[in-house]
Amino acid sequence: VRAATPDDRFSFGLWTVSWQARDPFGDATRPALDPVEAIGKLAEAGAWGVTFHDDDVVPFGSDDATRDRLITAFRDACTEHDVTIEMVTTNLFTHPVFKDGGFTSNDRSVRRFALRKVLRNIDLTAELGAKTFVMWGGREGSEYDGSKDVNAALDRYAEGVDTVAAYIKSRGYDIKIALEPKPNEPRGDIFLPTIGHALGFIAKLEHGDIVGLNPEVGHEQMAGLNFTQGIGQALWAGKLFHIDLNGQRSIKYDQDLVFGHGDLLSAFFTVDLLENGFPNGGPRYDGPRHFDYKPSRTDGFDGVWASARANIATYLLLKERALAFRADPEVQAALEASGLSELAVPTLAAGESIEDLLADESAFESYDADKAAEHSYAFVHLNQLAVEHALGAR
Ligand code: 3MF
Ligand code: MG
Ligand code: MG
Ligand code: MG
Repeated sequence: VRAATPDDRFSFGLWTVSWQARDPFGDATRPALDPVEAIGKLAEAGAWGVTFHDDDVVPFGSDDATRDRLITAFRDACTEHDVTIEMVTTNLFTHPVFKDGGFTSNDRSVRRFALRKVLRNIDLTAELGAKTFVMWGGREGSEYDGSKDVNAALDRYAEGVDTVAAYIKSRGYDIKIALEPKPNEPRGDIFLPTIGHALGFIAKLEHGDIVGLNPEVGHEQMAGLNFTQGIGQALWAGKLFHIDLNGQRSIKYDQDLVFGHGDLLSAFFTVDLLENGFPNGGPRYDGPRHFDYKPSRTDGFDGVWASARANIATYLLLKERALAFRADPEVQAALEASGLSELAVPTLAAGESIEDLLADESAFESYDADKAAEHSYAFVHLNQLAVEHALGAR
């Protein structure tokens, strides 16, 4: 597989390679990684960009002088290695103060503290020139239905996001907010559990025009949902602002595997959508190819850097396969035979009124539904072509 170039715009969360592999049952298996060292190694692996939580670079509670020093060192490392800080996010989940949430905690003082932490981070985002601000509300949720007033919680959530969006506008910052849905973990049930829930939420916001999504492969798959279809709807809604690529094997705890190490065929179609767009054209994703995964707990630093490279290599291989898939005349014929282009034809003819449709007996009264039911869509052949392309057999 070829080497990554800056045009590929591969980026990584700083917290991915820096994860020390603490889990609910076991201690860290790797020592802490200095953020400045991580930047150099990520650049070596082919990263164009990096993203971080405030606390990844500046430990929670640091004084202002320490904060300035650490941010400067981090920023200098990025400049030195030509790594773009493309997205910034806020940690509203690690410190115990956020145990019942940030924007939706039942404790109002916690909500005000969370808002201040986020607003401070928005200023940092602007200062560093990042264009996307992600909000993953991992602690916004509950374990017990009786412990939350969902109506009030969503009001507070909307109030929080709208306050941040209004602040971005009032300061004239060139930043967009991307909400990251997740169904559960660490909370029993998290608010905005899926792409669809988050889209519905954004539609109710006052400043929803600058609020979109940062969907994560594994998060949708933890809910048993189809990630490619989910980002398809986000694109359709004009809301796919950013993406978290990784791998997950079915409905279980959040695995954060390397991209493609979960459902490989789903990853193929995700790359196909990101690189080729919809079969009949439509909105395209033009943001970074961002990886949010965890290097396996079993591995040492050799495995950390191997996994960073694996994300990139898998993406590039799938991209090569997806381009070949769409370019193959046999695939184009199969798409045609399966009616893909017919789906792009409006169901009502140009200028046709509802009355015209009601008057069209061929559409209903004399329509032979049994005959139409004989239509073979030949989807299996089409999918086998995809499998063979994905396997590099064509
Ligand atoms: C948790 C996540 C988060 C978010 C991150 C960025 C720690 O499952 O995916 O990673 O992606 O907070 O906003
Ligand atoms: Mg995640
Ligand atoms: Mg995950
Ligand atoms: Mg994520």
